[in-house]
Amino acid sequence: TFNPTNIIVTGGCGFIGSNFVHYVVNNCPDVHVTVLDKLTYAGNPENIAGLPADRVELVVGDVCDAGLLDGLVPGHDAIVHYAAESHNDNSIAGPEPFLRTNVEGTFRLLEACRKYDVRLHHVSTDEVYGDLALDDPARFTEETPYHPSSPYSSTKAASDMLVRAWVRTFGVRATISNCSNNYGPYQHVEKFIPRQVTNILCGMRPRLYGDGLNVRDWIHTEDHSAAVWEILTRGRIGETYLVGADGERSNIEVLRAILRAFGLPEDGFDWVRDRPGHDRRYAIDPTKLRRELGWEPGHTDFDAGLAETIAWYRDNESWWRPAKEATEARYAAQGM
Ligand code: NAD
Ligand code: TDX
Repeated sequence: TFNPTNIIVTGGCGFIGSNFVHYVVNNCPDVHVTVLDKLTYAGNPENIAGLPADRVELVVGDVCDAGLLDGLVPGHDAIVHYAAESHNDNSIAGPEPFLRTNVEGTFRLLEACRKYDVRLHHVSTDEVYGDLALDDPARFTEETPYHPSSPYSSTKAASDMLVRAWVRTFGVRATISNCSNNYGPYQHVEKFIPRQVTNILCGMRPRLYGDGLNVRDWIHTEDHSAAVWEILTRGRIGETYLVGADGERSNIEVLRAILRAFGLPEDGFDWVRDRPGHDRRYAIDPTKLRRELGWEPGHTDFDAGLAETIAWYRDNESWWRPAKEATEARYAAQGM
């Protein structure tokens, strides 16, 4: 096993990155975390506020800044790379920052890891594999060919390819994980579950794209964090691990569960236009991660996890309220 004591977490003020920082603080007492985050619209220092100052330090900066990386990276054992532009709808409205952060940013981090011989774990998505038909018995595996659909997923696919090339050509010590849709606390209100929950809390109707039958494979973000920690410390260099928790559900099923949790009628939502290029279904086969590293999800009851998540948004209105209006204005401009 690899026992890092001093790690950099890029994007540690975003949804999944900040949940990972909490996970490390709670579960790995010997590890110090340096968060490197640009604090874009999606990054919020509140997400890691209150964690012990001797365990977590925030450096505000851009992963594309090679000079900054030269100063920061030496002395660290590993980088866990979450920083990205992460929202498909934004990538359709304006792809450019996705190219820069997701592709160039990953390139800069790879160069720094090569120069200073630092271990890298690259966090990616199941969307690099494209989509499956609703009736396809198959799920994605580590051998599924890449077939991304959106500007977002194509830049994530590009970043994965860069990591593989730097491992093979330069011997960079890197691993990759491709995870399915995460839910849990600190997720931005632009994403599906928080958008619907906060719409209801604001007295607005939820918004369902297309026919609502698209399927996503939901995993609690804490289970994703545990998987990333196992891969970082016990994964084989150069390998890719798929992360998923057998959580396939259609969007309309999830939306009806949210409406039920609020005691609202199951048809109390609006249909809106579909996302262009909208992937039909994602599904992960996590056999390799389970067999090789013994990882198992802890949050196996989706309805319980959803209820906790709804309660978190109900209790933390001051966290999401400042972003809500601008987010809905962006959606309204696109008729969504
Ligand atoms: P997010 O949008 O909530 O957070 C992204 C974070 O990165 C923010 O804090 C932002 O400020 C920071 N950031 C953006 N550009 C930066 C830059 N140039 N330099 C430094 N920091 C920058 O995203 P998320 O949903 O937490 O996703 C995190 C990672 O996990 C991404 O790489 C994403 O592709 C991947 N992923 C997400 C999901 C999901 O369901 N959300 C699933 C699988 C994989
Ligand atoms: O208002 C909405 N109504 C709706 O029907 C929104 C915001 C979304 N949707 C649909 C689109 C998708 O089928 O819900 C599903 C989930 O949408 P998102 O939350 O935007 O997630 P998705 O596009 O599936 O991508 C997510 O999972 C994989 C993350 O945002 C990515 O970063 C990750 O890589």
